[in-house]
Amino acid sequence: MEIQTTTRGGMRVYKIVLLGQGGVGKSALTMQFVTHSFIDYHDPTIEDAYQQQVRIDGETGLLDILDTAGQAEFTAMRDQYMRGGEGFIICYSITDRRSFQEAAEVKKLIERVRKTDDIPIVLVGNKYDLENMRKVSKEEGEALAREFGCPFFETSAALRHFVDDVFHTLVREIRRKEKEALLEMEKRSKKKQRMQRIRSLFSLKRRNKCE
Ligand SMILES: Nc1nc2c(ncn2[C@@H]2O[C@H](COP(=O)(O)OP(=O)(O)O)[C@@H](O)[C@H]2O)c(=O)[nH]1
Ligand SMILES: [Mg+2]
Repeated sequence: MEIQTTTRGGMRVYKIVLLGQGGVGKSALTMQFVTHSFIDYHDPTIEDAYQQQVRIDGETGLLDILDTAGQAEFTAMRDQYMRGGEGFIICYSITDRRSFQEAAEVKKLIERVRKTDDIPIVLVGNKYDLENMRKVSKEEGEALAREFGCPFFETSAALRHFVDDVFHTLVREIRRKEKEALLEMEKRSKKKQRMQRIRSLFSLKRRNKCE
């Protein structure tokens, strides 16, 4: 499915959605990224959108960040933000194995809604400061990211470790896939033009023969 890209005030807008089980630290990661502070309590039922201007690889952009909340069962809403998002941060907590399993489910849901597996995604294992409570190894996270074909980070929203990297890497993924799609389109239109040229040449020859 084609996603319309938007610009605002001359800046390219990137629509980013954070997904994952409740309590893994989606809001904490978002708040750290946007306000550079760790908010220990964030109402788990509040879903909110944030805007952040960024400069990545010399290019300015505006991130529209949707910090989702609540149950994945609300399918109408879930489908809507899965359709509207250009890039997804799928989060789990390294201290919670169920959240790791849910990350794989979330990826399947995005693919089902988008009808493609070529979606910009970054996989995040958060709370890596809680090493003594670790239930999911780094290797397992890396293996899942390989399966997804996406970048992977273990982060700490509490310590602000690798928080910027997650958002910046996702923007790079969106840009990379966009360029690939553009190249593919150019290749296809060149091929079409070539075919049209050949076809018109043939019909010319045929006409000449007839004359
Ligand atoms: N130690 C630690 N706690 C975290 C981290 N990120 C989030 N938390 C805590 O985990 C709980 C849930 O975080 P929250 O951002 O509300 O999760 P959400 O439901 O996914 O948005 C809160 O008590 C946070 O303070 C982290 O990186 N390290
Ligand atoms: Mg939250």
